[in-house]
Amino acid sequence: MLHINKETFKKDYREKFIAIHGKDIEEGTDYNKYEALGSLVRDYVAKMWIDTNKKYNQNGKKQVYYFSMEFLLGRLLGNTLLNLGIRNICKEALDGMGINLNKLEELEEDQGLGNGGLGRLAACFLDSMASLSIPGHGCGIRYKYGFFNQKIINDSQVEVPDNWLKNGNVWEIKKSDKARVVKFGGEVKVDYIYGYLRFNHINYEEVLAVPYDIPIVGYKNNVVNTLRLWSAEPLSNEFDFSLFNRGDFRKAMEYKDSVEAISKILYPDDSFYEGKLLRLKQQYFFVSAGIQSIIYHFKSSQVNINELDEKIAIHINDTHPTLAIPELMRIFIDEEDIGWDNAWRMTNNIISYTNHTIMAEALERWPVDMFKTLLPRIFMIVEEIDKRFCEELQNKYYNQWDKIKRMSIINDGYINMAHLAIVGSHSVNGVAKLHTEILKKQNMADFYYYYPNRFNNKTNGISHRRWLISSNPKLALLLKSTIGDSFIAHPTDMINFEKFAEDKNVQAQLEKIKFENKRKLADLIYRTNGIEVDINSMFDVQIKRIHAYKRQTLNCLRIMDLYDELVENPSLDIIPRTFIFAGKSAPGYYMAKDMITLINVLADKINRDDRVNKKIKVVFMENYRVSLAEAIIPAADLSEQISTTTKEASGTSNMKFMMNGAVTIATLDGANVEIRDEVGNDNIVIFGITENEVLNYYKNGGYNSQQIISGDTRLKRVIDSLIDGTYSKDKNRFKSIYDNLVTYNDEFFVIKDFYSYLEAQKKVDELYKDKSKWQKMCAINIAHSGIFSSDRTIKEYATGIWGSKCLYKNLE
Ligand code: 26W
Repeated sequence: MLHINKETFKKDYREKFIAIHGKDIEEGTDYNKYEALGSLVRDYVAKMWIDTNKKYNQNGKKQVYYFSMEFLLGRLLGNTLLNLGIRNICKEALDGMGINLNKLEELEEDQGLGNGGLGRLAACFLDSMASLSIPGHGCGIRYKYGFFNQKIINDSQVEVPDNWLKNGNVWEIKKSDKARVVKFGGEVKVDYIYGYLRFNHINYEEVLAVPYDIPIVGYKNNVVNTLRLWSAEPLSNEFDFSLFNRGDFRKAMEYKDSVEAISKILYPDDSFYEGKLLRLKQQYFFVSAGIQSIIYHFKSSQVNINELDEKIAIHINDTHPTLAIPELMRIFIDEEDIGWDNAWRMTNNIISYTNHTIMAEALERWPVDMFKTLLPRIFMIVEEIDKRFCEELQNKYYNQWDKIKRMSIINDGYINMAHLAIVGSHSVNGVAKLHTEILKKQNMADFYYYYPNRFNNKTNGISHRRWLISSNPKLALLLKSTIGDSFIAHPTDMINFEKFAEDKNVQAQLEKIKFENKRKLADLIYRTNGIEVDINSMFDVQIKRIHAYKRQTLNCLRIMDLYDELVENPSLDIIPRTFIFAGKSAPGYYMAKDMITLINVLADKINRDDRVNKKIKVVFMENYRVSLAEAIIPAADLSEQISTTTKEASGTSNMKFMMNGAVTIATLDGANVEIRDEVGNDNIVIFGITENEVLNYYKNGGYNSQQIISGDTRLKRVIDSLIDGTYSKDKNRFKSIYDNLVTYNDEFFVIKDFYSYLEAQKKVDELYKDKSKWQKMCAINIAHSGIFSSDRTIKEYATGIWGSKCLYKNLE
């Protein structure tokens, strides 16, 4: 444990400030103060970091490497202080120096190196691995520009580059001596030497991968794991100079630019795959650098390379890092002289894979020609894996060519990365029970039949340290005062809070805490949007990526319907609500961008209309990111989880809301099903068509949205208002949304679910009217949320997939 007190901290802080800024604290800006604090905390961590690595190396237990294209960490200062157990000391010491810790924390740029759920999950997993003292590290890309910043201009999304490194990053340490070379392009020369085939990769272009390490601090356990992010640099400046000297400036600059492009930007797409060469380069770049550095590390610590599969596990976060499979094979075979069968056995033991989506348009399939040109040796290995796999299939499914083709890794000129990931790993998991069942029954049925033991479920989770203790300190305090603090180390102990669900005093405190959180959010809304919201109204929140399947449109249609109703009947008996939205759209996803515009237009119109604005208001908060989520979620009364059943693999904000005492309105999709099972039907509001209905419509047809609309005046009025000038003088402004619902038969069953959603919202109103009952529901949701801590999820991965052991405690 760190042994500091207020006085030593003050002294350390003062010295640090002077050392890095060359002036006194009193002369410094707030940002200077943040930098000094971050830098001091990193110093505190450094010794623990070294000790942790020594222990890992000495005890020789298996180490896990979580490979992911995205790590959405958000801010690190608050969480690191919490996990070090020194947040209070720092706060009080800084107070004594006239410095406000909260204010400094707010100055930290979010580290936004991810799109959404998949990236944030990776960040929660890092926190849990460190807190459970599991030797587990992250491996990814240090994008120079993270997920774009969103501005709303004239009601629409405008993307602005996220130059998050402009003021430096106090958390990272550049490790130039640990750089690796990654090779692209060229050809493979095959030689036959002493009866063995030798593969010689020649004429390639070299890129230097330079690691930046970020410490991941465990909760009060002295453990510091590593997140290693790779940055692409030209191999050496001399190379540049030699070209410069020969007068070939253009070529020298082209080389430099093309190399730096590799780690320049995070692709802002989730759920739409595009076969971009640069993305393939990014994938091979970090996978190759990561695996080379792992192998180098183990070889230099005297591990027998033939036993590597007992020493490491590599987890691939979706298919994006699937090249880990052929890259391991390449190193084993070409560099370590290991025969194919042994190399393949080890690779299989080392790799495990998580699938995060069933959306067909998100599946990665690389064109063979592009792949072969960029990665000639890796392509040969993939071809060989495919050949051997197809031979196996031929033995089992003799001459069933359709099936063999369907399952093959390379077909019709494309490499199917999900197939490569399944074939090359020992474990394939989905992220919620329903999602895993759908994978087994539908999308991956052939593979499930072929490898039944490979498939398993690991329901997602969230770090309760960040999403409860850090972001909702008052609620955490209430929990401590009622059930003690064991829930911090054992989040399922939160179940003890259920006993207090009917306690009037606890209910009153819950209400007060929510009210205070709402007041804080209302202030923020006023500062950012200039909208005054009523903190006595219900805060009804939908925050997530904007996507047709997540159905922000359904939410909009009911707001439009309610607006019409209220205008007609101003005395309509409803609970006043503030509808809060936030979320980014992929820049090229035009319909999603139109959805954002629609929400903002609704907000303008409704908030200005004095006939209704005492009862309802709409707010779109721009630039959704981790730190904004931390401000919104503790203030939510109602959590909107309304995706088309079967489409949301799990969802994780659903868990965050529940843990913060919001009631959920949901379809039985993703982890909503398990939340319902936990809290029971009385403590969640469920609506919408079922999994079987959806699958049946997709398979057999029979759904006709136009038919439903044409016979229904209420629905027709709402739908028509998208194109009749009600919300935009330009009648075509929302035509894309209209067409999607009407002309193209409403792929996501918005129309089908409309009334069932309205009914469910009515039920929410009824429940909210009875204050005591509502608080009881909130308490039950909180009490049952512990199981959705990522600590539980990580224990399941560690015991069920990785076979890893933790340093200090047993994984019970
Ligand atoms: C190739 C483009 C692309 C990029 C990212 C396709 C797909 C993705 C991700 C798989 C999208 C994603 O973030 N999926 C979300 O993963 C979460 C964590 O498991 C789940 O909770 C969400 O339901 C799922 O949508």
